[in-house]
Amino acid sequence: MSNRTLVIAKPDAVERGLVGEIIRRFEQKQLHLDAVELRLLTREVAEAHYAEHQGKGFFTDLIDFITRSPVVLMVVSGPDAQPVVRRMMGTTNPAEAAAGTIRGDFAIETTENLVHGSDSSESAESEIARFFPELAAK
Ligand code: IDP
Ligand code: MG
Repeated sequence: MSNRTLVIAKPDAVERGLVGEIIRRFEQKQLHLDAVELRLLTREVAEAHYAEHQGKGFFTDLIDFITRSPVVLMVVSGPDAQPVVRRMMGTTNPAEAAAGTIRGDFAIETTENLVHGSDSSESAESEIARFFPELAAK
């Protein structure tokens, strides 16, 4: 299991003032913040990040959304950080996400679901390398 993962507080989280709440939950869980940065993603970077979804019906809406205003990028570490963060986020569709998860408590619509978390230890390392090249594994 990966002990670090890449988290994105998406534009809706920044716009709604929920970044503090999201970080608070990770800190309360005793996860550690290795890096945090507010950044406006370019379409090029966003399309590379979501390459697995290229060609799907929601792809253009997703890229428009994730690039419309700044995101907060984070590297979060701790025991099993990657799966732990995914569980804390809740399912992709916030309407179905369990209460007590970030999406379950604060979102209701699928595109604007507040957070991204890497879906495997391999994607965690490649996403960390994409957004924080200085933290890439040697
Ligand atoms: P994940 O964020 O839970 O890993 P993915 O399936 O990787 O979910 O999808 C990436 C993002 O694309 C989602 O978080 C959501 O913002 C958006 N998305 C996924 N499926 C749909 C959909 O069916 N309609 C609209 N947006 C979607
Ligand atoms: Mg995903």
